[in-house]
Amino acid sequence: MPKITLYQFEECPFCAKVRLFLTEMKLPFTTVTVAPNRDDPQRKELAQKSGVPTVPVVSIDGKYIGDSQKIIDYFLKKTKKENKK
Ligand SMILES: N[C@@H](CCC(=O)N[C@@H](CS)C(=O)NCC(=O)O)C(=O)O
Repeated sequence: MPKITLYQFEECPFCAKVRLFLTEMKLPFTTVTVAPNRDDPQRKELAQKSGVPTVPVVSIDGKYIGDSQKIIDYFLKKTKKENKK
């Protein structure tokens, strides 16, 4: 099982969408609530690694994906591939 971390704000509809999706998919994940300030060093690092300045960002075994729909699409594609095996 990959290690999934969701970087988020508590009050963010896009983050809520990803939390709901991962929960529905029964994919275990941990959350890290980040600072609202884009100048925060952790936010800067997340933006650099994911290529997007916003949250949600997900890390999966060290790979970073930003944008809620891209995150969902990634897992849907991965699940489809695994079901084909
Ligand atoms: N299209 C993006 C939108 C994400 C977005 O707008 N996130 C807001 C929080 S709800 C954000 O990160 N705002 C803080 C900022 O822009 O610094 C997605 O679907 O993930």
